[in-house]
Amino acid sequence: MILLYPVVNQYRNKISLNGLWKFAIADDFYDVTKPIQDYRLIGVPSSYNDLFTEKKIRDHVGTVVYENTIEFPDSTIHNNWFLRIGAAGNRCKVYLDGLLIYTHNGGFLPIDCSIPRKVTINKYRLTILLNNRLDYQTLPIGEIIDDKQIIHYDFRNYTGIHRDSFLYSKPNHAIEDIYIETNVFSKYAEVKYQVFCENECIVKLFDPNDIEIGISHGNKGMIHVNNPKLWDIGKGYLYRLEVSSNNDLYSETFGIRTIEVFQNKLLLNGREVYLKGFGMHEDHEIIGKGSFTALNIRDYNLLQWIGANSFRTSHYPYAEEMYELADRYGILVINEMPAVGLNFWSGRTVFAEGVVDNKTLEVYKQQFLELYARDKNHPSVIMYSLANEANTHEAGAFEFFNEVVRFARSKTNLPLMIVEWVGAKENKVAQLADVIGLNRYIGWYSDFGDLDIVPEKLRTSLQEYFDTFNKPILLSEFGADTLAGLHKLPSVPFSEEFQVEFISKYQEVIKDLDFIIGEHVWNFADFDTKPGITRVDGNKKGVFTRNRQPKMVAHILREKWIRKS
Ligand code: BDP
Repeated sequence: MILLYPVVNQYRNKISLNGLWKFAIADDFYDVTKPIQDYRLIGVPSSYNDLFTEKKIRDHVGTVVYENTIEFPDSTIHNNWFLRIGAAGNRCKVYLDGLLIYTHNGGFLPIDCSIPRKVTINKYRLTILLNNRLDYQTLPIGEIIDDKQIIHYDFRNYTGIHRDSFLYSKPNHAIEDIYIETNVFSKYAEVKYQVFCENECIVKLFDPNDIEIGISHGNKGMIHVNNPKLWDIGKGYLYRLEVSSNNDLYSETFGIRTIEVFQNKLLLNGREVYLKGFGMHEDHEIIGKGSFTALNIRDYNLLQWIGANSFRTSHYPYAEEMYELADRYGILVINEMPAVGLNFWSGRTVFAEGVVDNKTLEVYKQQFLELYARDKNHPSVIMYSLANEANTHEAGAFEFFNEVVRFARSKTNLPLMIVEWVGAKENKVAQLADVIGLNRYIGWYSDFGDLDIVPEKLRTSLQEYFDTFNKPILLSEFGADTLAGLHKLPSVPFSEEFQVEFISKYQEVIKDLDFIIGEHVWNFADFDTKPGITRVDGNKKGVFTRNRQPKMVAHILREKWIRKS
């Protein structure tokens, strides 16, 4: 699994495929051998759902087609070209002049495939079929009942080519992959690297000021760094390995930092760190899950403004650029697998043959491999979250998560978290994780509107987890739906005052519990969901509106979080 990000340099090239494409709703018998008929124009990247005016497009379940013509400059005829789409949901098939060249399952990780070219032809019809159906062999999982898509999680099943798309080239015997591992000692650090390349490489190390500080010959080696500048919160110090062979060049940035869970604390560079931040979503008006730099920058500026030091990529891997920005801003990222919806919110069993079973597990492993391949060198990634609110009280959940944890552990040394909704007593898997994520909605989904009951019930539920499993706990979700601009004195649920009281109540409880390693408010911003009687135009638990403006609680959090840094 190789997913180095496409770059341009003297040996490599890339051509953006962002912009106008042709688009149509299709069916499962769509004839790819003919050019697209009756199409509409569409913009990439973006979800398609909210771009048009018809419900039948917005709510379409099944296949859609994207088509574009691609052309290569004459001078590149001998290069090896690839297609890279940051993400397109959910299942994807790629065709070149009507011939299938690649299939991919997973709406949140890159599509990366080689483009077979003919020497005499330089112009091709690129067709992408996307199928947005979710079943037990997709992540998130879903069910099709009576031709209707049923999803058991709380965000829109947006579909489309969501992230930046390129054609890119690599030379023969290219630098295929780079693994970097750092070890920190009192006055120096070791940078160990391994390059995957058929040719012999030279590796140069540059410090955060881009000054060369070391060199090593060979595809595997180590470079010492004296007095390293450690990557840290708010200090996005990035080193750079420049790898070169006789016909290729690739620079990979990384940070020098340590992360460990020790005696129920989370340590960054040997220092205890308390996580302040949010569960987030990739979600915007019109573009849905489309990723845009300017919008991402706004989110980072708000995170900095409010004094957050971290976020969770709930409930799926985000666009690569988000991690690159986190590296630079010095923000800690908990990287979440798209394992959500593993819960029918009824008595039905989820972890069973024919439902979430070994086939689902294979899909999971494949996506974890892709996630790790893509994100392994980002210093901002400090933890992997393996699932959100799965039915971990079921007997079958243990077998599934035992294998998931074993597999993830065989790839990464970072702490592994599982985010829980069930109570400690019935939980069958929490002992497998290094960190337990707990989502709690006392005063909202239970004891609605009653904030007096929160302290006792919340304390009991958290303490029970700690007493049972003796693991550090992140309060990974807590929040109340709040209508921006609705003010009530005294407060009532849905008012801005209530959100302030709700969040403050939770904070008061956890400040005395020293096994709590952080608080992630649900959610960073309002976001769209499937329609439902508890959702008026989406989920309104945002501390910011969907347009990224603060609700009252944002100012309160800012005061507390900036003080607590
Ligand atoms: C939690 C889920 C999250 C939801 C949230 C809510 O983890 O995805 O959006 O509840 O209902 O159960 O607001």
